[in-house]
Amino acid sequence: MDTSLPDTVPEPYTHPAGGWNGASARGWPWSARRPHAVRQRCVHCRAMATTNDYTPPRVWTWNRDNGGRFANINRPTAGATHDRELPVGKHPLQLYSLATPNGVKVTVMLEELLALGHAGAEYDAWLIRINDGDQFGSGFVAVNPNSKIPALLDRSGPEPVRVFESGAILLHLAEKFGALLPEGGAARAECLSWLFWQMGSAPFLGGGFGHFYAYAPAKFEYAIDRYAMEAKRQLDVLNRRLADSRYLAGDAYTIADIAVWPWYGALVKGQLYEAGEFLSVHEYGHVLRWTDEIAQRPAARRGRMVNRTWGQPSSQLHERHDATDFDTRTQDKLA
Ligand SMILES: N[C@@H](CCC(=O)N[C@@H](CS)C(=O)NCC(=O)O)C(=O)O
Repeated sequence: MDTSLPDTVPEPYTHPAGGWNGASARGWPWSARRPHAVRQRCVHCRAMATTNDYTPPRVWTWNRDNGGRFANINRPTAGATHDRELPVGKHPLQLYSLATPNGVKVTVMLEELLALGHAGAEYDAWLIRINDGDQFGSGFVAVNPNSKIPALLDRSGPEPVRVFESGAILLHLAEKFGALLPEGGAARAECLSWLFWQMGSAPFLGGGFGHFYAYAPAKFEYAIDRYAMEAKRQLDVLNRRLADSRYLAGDAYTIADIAVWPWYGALVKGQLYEAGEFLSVHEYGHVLRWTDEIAQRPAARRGRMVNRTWGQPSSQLHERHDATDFDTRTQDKLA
C-alpha cells in the first residue's frame, strides 16, 4: 500500500487507500517530520492534504523574528536577561502582575478576601509589563523562574514565601485564609477538579485557539479548525455543568469560579480574540448567566481593574497599594 502523498496535489484530492489509519502505521501525519501547510481536503473523508511548503530541518534552530505577535519576548531559554530588583511595598502580600486573564484571577481573589474581612489579604500590586520584558528581570525570575505573571511574594511570615502559577496562588490564599475553598469531602474535590481543569484547559484556548486565530503571522486552516473545535468543546463542558449548578463547585462561589471566569467569561462575552461570532458564543446560555452574575460582584469589578493598561482610562489602575486607589488613582484621575 502506497501511503505517500504527492508533492503537488490534484484537485479534488483523494488520499491513498487505507487513509490516515494506514498512514499512521508509518508514523505520520502525527509525526512532526511530515510537511505541514494545508491546501486541500480529501473529497471522501475531508482529511487535509499537505504540500511541501515547510519541511522541518533535522535540528530546530531559533528564528528570532518569526513574524508572530510576541516574537520579541519569546525565546527558547529560561532565566534572567538583566538585573532588576523588584519593588516592595508596605503590605503582607506583594503581587507582580498584569491584568491578563491569568493576572485577573489573583486580583479578584485578593479583592474577594478583603471584601470578606480578611485584613491580612492587603496587597501591593506592581505592574509587570510583559511586552517590555519585565518578566525577565532578575528580581522577577527569583519569584517566578518561569518568567510569567502572576507572581506573589507572601511576606506575612518570618521568611518571604514565593508562589507562582495562578492556580497555586489561588490555592495558597484560599488555604491561608480558610476562604472560597470548601473544607473537605466532595465539595472540595469538585472545586479542585474545576480549578485544575482550568489550568489544563486554558493553554489550548490561549496558546492554541487564540494564538492561531489572532496572533500567528498567517491563518492555518488546520490549526484554527482544531483549536476552534477544542474551544467550543470546553465551552460545552462548562455549559453542561452550569446548567445543573449555580457555580462550578456547587451552590457556593469558590476559587474554581475565580480561575475560570477571567478566561471563559471573557470568551463567551466575545471579549477574547474578537472571536464571539466565529465561535457562536451565544449558544452557551448557562455560561453567559454565570458570567454575568460574577461580573456584578464588586470584588470582581475591582479585581479586573488592577494592573490593567488598556481599555477605558477609568478602568485602568496600573498599580494598587491601597483600597482608596480605585477612587483616586485610575488613569482618568491621574491624567
Ligand atoms: N500557567 C501560568 C500561565 C501564566 C502566563 O501564561 N502568563 C502570561 C500572561 S497571561 C505571561 O506572563 N507571558 C509572558 C511571557 O510568556 O513571556 C499561570 O496560570 O500562572
